[in-house]
Amino acid sequence: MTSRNQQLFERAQRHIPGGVNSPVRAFRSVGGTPCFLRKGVGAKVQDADGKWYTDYVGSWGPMILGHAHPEVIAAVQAAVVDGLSFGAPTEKEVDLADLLCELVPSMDMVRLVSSGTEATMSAIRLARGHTGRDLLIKFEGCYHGHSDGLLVKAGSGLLTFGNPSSSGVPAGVAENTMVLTYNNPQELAEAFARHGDRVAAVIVEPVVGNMNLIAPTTEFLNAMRALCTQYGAVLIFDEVMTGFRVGLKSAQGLFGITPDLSTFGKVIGGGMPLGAFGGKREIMEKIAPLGPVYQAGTLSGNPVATAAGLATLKLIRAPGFHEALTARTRALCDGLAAAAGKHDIAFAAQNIGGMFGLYFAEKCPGSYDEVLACDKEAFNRFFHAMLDAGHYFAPSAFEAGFVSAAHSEADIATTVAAADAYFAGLK
Ligand code: HOZ
Repeated sequence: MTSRNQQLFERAQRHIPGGVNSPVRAFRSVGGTPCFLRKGVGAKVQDADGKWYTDYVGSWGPMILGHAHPEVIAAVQAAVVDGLSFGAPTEKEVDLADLLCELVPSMDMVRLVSSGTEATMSAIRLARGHTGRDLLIKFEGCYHGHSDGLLVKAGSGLLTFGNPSSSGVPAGVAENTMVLTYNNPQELAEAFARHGDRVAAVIVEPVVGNMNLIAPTTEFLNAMRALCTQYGAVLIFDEVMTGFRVGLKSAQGLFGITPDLSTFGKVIGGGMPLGAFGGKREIMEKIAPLGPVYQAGTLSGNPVATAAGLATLKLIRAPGFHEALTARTRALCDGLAAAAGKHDIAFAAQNIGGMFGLYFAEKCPGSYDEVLACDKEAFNRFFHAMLDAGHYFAPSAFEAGFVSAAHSEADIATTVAAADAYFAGLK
C-alpha cells in the first residue's frame, strides 16, 4: 500500500520543483521518501502516516523550546488577532531590538529582516558600503544563505578568487568572493597579506553547522579578529545557527570574540520567519534611512514573528537554560559514541550547546576535507535505521543536529538504545 508520505511526495512533485521548498528536505542525500510532517509537540513530530518521531532537526534550529511551546503559541495567538502585518513600525520590534542588543553586547544597533539569508546578504552589503571595498572572504563548507555572492566555491588555486557553485550566479559576482579553508589561520594571514587593502569583510560561522558540525580552533578565531582589525575589514559572525543556541550570548559570548557585525535567524523567530543583523553603531548608522546603504522589507519586523521571537527569548534566558540544554545534548552524543564504541564502529560525536555533529569516522573532523572523508554511506544506513525506529535526524551527513529543552532524559535514552540495537546488528 502506498503511504500517505509517498502520495504527498508524488503530488508535490507536480507543482513544486523536486516536491520540496528547500532542497535538503527531498532526502536526495540519504535516499527514500521524505516525511511530510503534520504536527509537532515538544520533542516529537508526527508524519502524514501518523507515525511519531523524536525530532533532532527542530526545523533546522529554531525550535529550541520544542514544538508548539504553549507560551510561544499563546504569544502568537495574541498577536494574530491584532493584525498580521502593517508595513509600519510596531512596539514589539522595538522590544525585540532592545532585547537583542542587551543579550549580545557587540550589537549597539540591529535591523530586523525576514530570514537568515536576508540578514547575511544585507550585512555584507553594509560591510562593503562601510569600507568602500568589494572583496569578501568566506570559508569552504560554511553556508551563509543562498544569495549570489555566497554560492561560491574555491578558485583553481590557493588564494585565487571564487567560482560560482550554483548555476545562475554570474562569474563577475563570484569573483568578489575568496573561499579559504576553515580553521587555517596561516592561509587567512596570507590572503590578507596579499589582498588586505581590498577586503571588505570576513564572514564565518563561528561553529559551522552546514557541513555537519565543525568546531573552531582558538587560533583561527583569534586570527580572524586580529587580521580584520589590522586591515580595517569587517568581521561578520554568522550566528543564524549558533545564535542563542550554543549559549545565551551566542558563539561570540562562548568564545569571547567580539565581531563587528553579527547575523541572526532561527531561534530569534521562535519558528516564525525572522532574521536580524546588527553590530557597531558607526557601521549600522550607514544603513538607510540614516546612511547610504539601502536595505528594506515589507515584512521586516513582522508583528507575529516578533511576538514568537520575544516569547522564545524570554524563556531561554531563564537561569540554567543553556547549561541544561548543553548537558542533554552532550548525553546524546556521549551515549551514541559509547554505543558505537561497544560494537567497534568508527564513529564520533560532539556538541556545542544545543547543536551536535555525528560522524562515521574515528575522530571529529576539523575542516571540509575531513568531513568529506567521513563514511557517508554508513551515515545514510544509520539515518534510515533510526528513522524506521522513530528517531528523526537531519537527512544529510552534512548537517548539524539540534536538541531542544523539550527533549527528556527518557527521549535521549530511547534514541541511544535504538542506535545501540542498530550498531549491534551491524556485526
Ligand atoms: N538551510 C537548511 C540546511 N542547513 C535547510 C533549511 C530547510 O530545508 O528548511
